[in-house]
Amino acid sequence: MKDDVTTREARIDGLQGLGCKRKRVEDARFTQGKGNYVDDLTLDGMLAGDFVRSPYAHARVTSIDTEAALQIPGVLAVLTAKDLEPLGLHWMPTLAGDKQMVLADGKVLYQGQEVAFVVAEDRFAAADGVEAVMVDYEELPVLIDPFESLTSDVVLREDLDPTVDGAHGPRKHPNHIFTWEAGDQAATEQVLAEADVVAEEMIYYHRTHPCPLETCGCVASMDKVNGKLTLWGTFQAPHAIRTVISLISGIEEHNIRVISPDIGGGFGNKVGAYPGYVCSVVASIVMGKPVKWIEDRMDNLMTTAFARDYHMQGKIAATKEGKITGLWCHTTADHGGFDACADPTKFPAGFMNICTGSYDIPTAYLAVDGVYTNKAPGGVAYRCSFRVTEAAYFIERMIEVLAIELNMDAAELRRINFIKADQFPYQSALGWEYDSGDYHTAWDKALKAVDYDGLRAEQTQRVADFKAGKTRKLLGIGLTHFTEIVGAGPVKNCDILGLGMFDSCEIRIHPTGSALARLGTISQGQGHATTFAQILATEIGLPADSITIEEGDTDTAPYGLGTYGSRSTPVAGAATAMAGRKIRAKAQMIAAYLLEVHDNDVEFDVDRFMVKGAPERFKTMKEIAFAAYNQAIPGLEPGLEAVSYYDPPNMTYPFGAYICVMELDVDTGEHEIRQFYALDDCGTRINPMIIEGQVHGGLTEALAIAMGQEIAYDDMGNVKTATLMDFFLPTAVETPHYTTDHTVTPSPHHPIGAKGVGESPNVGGVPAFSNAVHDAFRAFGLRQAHMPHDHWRVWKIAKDLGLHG
Ligand code: PCD
Repeated sequence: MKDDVTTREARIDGLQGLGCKRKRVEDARFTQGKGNYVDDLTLDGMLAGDFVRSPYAHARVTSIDTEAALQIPGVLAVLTAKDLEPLGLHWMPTLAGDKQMVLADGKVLYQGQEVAFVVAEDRFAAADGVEAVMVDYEELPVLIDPFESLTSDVVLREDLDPTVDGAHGPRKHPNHIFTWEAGDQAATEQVLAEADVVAEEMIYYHRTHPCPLETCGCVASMDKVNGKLTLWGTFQAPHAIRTVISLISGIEEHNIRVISPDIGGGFGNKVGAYPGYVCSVVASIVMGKPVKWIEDRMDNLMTTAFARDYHMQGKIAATKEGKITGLWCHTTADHGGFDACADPTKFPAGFMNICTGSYDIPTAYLAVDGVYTNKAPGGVAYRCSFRVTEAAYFIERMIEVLAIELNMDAAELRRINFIKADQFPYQSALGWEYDSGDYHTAWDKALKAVDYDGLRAEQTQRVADFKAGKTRKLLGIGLTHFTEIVGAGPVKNCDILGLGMFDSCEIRIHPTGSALARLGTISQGQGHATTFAQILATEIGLPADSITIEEGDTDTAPYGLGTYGSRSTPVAGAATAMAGRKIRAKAQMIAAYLLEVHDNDVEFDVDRFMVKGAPERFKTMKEIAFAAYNQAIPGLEPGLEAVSYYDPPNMTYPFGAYICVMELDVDTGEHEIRQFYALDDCGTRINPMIIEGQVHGGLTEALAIAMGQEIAYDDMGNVKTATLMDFFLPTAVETPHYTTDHTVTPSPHHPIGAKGVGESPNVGGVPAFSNAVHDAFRAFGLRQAHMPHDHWRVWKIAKDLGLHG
């Protein structure tokens, strides 16, 4: 078993541990079409469920006639709110402390709302059944604009008593949900009153949608013989779903097994609980057969979890020299018909209070008003840690507006105001403690990489050429320096429905020196099976290829809060390292016993314990694993297993410097991205190849959001962008080349120094693209234009600025 002929470097390489560009182990099945998704599941006697949905955005449901539907061959049942009411399941609690109709109870509040659930022998019969259900509606006035909603006499939520506080305190109007504040209002207002310069702007971040390639769905199977419910679904948080189902159905939690198989992208869309899950479970119980419910694309875009829809009114104060003295923000948050936003309980507007960004802003104040409208519920963190994207967009636009006001270069304005490396850990005015950062180094590296001064000179020339009629194309330089806050979160301030946001890892080492590790998170494409094995390889000295990672089955995996908000690496990744260290501590005792020395006389080296000062005397981890199972070691239990439930002491604060160089045609509104440079700092890098892939994917989603993707409503509340013909989903054709780069500033509190990275490119990418558009028109007087910057809107900017002659 001795392999001491190899060099130490060869032993390190053999592990494929931290920092290695290990190929993704999951890709063998994904690239061969061998993935196992919810819709691939077929069970004996399985039925199909589908929804009758409201064509109206606001209406009373006066009658539902199911008779004709029940006549259709293959249709077995039609569930309505009346059927669910005796079970107390016609409404369900939301993640935000509100409640939501499972099926229309007297009225509907948005187009596409679930009205009845048709259960049939197959999907086609279910669809025919849906067509045949007759529903009478009485239309009500529609409220699409949140500002109008707050002054309207039309009451959307007649089920709520306006005089009674909501989940987050007093409500000012029947259509008002909450007011949430952070920072010091009086001090901020004083700073604004006394400032040399104040820039004010309304920044709107439009409504969009995560639109994962695989839509949401589930299969519920109630086994009445042994009382067990199994629920397969596209869940980003399988354990939380199990607990919620137990609480609302009364089925004991040990009798519920929730399984998330392969998931085709999540992006926040699959965090919440949807009426489809509840109806499938009830239908399976009633019918005694498994029931499958899978959304189609229109269902997904119209009804499950949208993102953003924040109207952010900002004021930023500075000295003449450009030192920022204060930031004020009032946000009107459009939450749709029910408050089903997926945020930690104490943060009804997510982590919007990271809106001071990368800057040392001494005084700040934020207030957010949540508002009901006739739109779909479910504000989620679409590639974003709970409204961080909104916050980053807000501050990165405000900086640009301030630069205009000061007539200053926006790169220089940022540099003057960055939090300095020696200020970390940094206490922000709105309540966060940033763990680590080195913004100046990243910024200088980025500016140098793109030859910033050269670009500005080119731009000056371009403006002159444009004015001289020599070109119809403008050049925009989009700058962004973002700071994220990911890894929710310390249990002391982060919970979802009362469940503390820790995460977990359980490891079993097998006698022959291979291992199985299970986590409370669930990959949706991120590559956890690859990267978590790498963390363990380095911690326990067994090759990553000998370690299987399993997630997503609540019967086997330890309890965890799931994967979203880039929390897996900061929280479950930390649990993995900590569990690995427990394994190592026991291995050390075994090694010392086998080597006949004291525990403290052996030390760990890559893949073995060796006697201090005598490296030729060692036991490899493989040998130790075997001994753990076949030798009676005094004072030690046999076996080699460990569990860690990790409660992080703080969030992690990844950051990055992004620069987008864009050409814009003023006559057609078309854009061409000439260069995109993305520098990310996510602390210790586990797998540089996976990180690069994460950045490419996130930037492409950012491109989509900034340049065209939108959930748009007309005045009647009709969704105008409910298909992929209208909803922009970029393909390789629209995707530009990206240059990635990095610096490494480890997190001081994470066991391996890693921060999250999955969301960073979206958080930083959207303002970089949008700032490029704005910057191109800066010389012609543009201050603020709403996203998405599709061709028509860009053309319109040019027109409004008088550039069409
Ligand atoms: N990493 C590394 N290193 C570091 C960090 C990290 O390597 N430093 C890696 C890891 O391991 C993994 C990844 O990377 O694998 C990621 O991570 P993170 O950041 O931690 O995150 P996660 O938690 O895992 O995940 C989550 C995210 C999110 S949140 C989202 S949206 C998205 C992202 O992730 N999604 C997705 N990405 C992705 N990808 C894919 N493919 N798919 C998907 O779906 Mo949310 O909140 O949910 O909205």
